[in-house]
Amino acid sequence: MVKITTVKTKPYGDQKPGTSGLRKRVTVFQQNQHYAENFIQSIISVIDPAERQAATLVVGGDGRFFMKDAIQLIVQIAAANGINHLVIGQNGIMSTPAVSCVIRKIKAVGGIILTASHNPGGPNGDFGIKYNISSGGPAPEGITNKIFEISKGLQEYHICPELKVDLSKIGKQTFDVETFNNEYYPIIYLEIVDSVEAYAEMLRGIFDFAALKTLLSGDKHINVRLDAMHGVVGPYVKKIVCEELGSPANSAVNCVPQEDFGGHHPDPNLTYAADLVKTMKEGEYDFGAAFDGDGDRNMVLGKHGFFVNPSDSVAVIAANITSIPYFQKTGVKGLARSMPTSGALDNVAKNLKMQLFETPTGWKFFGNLMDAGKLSLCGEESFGTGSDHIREKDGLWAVLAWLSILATRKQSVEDIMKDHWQKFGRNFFTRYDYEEVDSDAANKMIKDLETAMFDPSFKGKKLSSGDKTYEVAVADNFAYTDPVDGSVSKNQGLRIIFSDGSRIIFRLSGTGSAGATVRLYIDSYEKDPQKIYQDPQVMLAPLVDIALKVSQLHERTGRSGPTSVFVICFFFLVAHYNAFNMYAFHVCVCTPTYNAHTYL
Ligand code: VG1
Ligand code: CO
Repeated sequence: MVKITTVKTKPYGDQKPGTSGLRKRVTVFQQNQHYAENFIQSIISVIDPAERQAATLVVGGDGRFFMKDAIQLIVQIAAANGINHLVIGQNGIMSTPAVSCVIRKIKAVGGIILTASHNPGGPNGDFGIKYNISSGGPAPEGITNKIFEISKGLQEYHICPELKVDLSKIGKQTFDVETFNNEYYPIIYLEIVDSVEAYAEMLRGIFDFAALKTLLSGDKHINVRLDAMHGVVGPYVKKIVCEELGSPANSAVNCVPQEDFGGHHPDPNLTYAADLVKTMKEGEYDFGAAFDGDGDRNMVLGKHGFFVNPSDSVAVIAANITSIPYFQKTGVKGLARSMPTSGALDNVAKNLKMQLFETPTGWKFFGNLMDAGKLSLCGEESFGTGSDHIREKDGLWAVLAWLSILATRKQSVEDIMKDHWQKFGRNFFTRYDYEEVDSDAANKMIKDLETAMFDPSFKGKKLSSGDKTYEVAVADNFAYTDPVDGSVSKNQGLRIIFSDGSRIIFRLSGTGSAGATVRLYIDSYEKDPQKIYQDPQVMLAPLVDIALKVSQLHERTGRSGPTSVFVICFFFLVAHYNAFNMYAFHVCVCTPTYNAHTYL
């Protein structure tokens, strides 16, 4: 009989879930007494006690350092709080999209995902805990606010300290647990499941596996290179792309999840997936992709390292959506993008007469639209793409979506992208990140900029850089009213929209683990076929200049440049620069006073 203990604790004031769960340094979770326990108890406390006995909770993570300790705590705290059924990925491994899939499949009450996504791992890296609800999606703000409120007043938590689970053995385990307050049924059923199976089964129902198999291993197959970056997606890529679709074993690399992601950032972009970019440039592979730590992000590359901007990626999938059998069955109900994501998807929506939703940053805002049958496909500029097959973005799904398009169109990634720009025009897009900025300075900059933008004289103002002049049409702090439940999310980013549709956006990140991260996004549309292949840096330079002037970002943050510049779609540079030139470029555009890296 396992005993339940009630432990006295002191609340922490900083357990507010951000864009995607609670993310802190591993040391914060490890060294502060009861820190992880408090947050886990706060999550479990939002599940109605009346529902707990029949409820199942899904638990999985991206394999990072401290994950297994956290899973043991979740089992012990869940059991002590009357959650009787838990389903856990083998060795704790389950990608974020797979957790969403399993929650939906078994009709669980929700799930807890142990991940800090693309943030580095290891003893000095980051850790994160995220709660997903019964739809399979990240808890909406109403619930994360409740978790935060509970955490701020928490005086005690309940735990079964003796309960120890063997995470390596697939199958059911049962434990007799002391009855808590005579309210709970005292047997805990725990099931360790294969991490990949349910997810693979789902993908078989979405895509034409026979056609993909021909594409990847038929007589005229293409060569692909997939980089799991030592994150959770490795076993999924191996099983689905290599074993099932027949791609050779060497087409998938870094497929064993590691606690510190091999010492790298598990972040699929041109800087952190530099090895993949280098290999792709050599020209042996036709299609390349990388994934983040928890498998929900993806980066798509074509032959010679041709880079697909994530805002374009979702637009291309939308324009070719009939290549995916799932959508032939379900129809296309609507499209959506997060506010800072470029307007490339809007152009497709207009052209195909589909409804488009613009939501705040973070996947949780798509869920209600999907549940209400209003949304089929959506994406974010931050390498997130997905559909209503689950309620999370899905890296491997996005790769199979692209491969389905290649199989149908029998064209290269580059040709598909260029055709798309010819037809719909092109959105030039860049993002500047200023990481670990002093929080007070960042907040004050946003506040002062907002005050200036809200001055009645700001609208209609003409802002110039060189010979370019833009007229302010809209200046606001983005607020979103959920069309399904009417809930309002305010302060989602400052927007300056000009009369030609170009946009400058400022917002503070909600996923960092120290200080503040300021993000500046620039989006500018070009329809003229003569101009769509121009250098994005040149095209966007005047807007960047205006953004820096109007916000005084550098002066206010004490920085002379961003930590990283995310200039995307600079395809000819990506295609032709070798690694040395890329390095030289980083050094020359970024000052050496901080950790500088540039996404070309
Ligand atoms: C960032 C991205 C956002 C994404 C979020 C979670 O948030 O901008 O688009 O949804 O990360 O991604 P922020 O608040 O730092 O800008 V991940 O792969 O955690 O799950
Ligand atoms: Co992620």
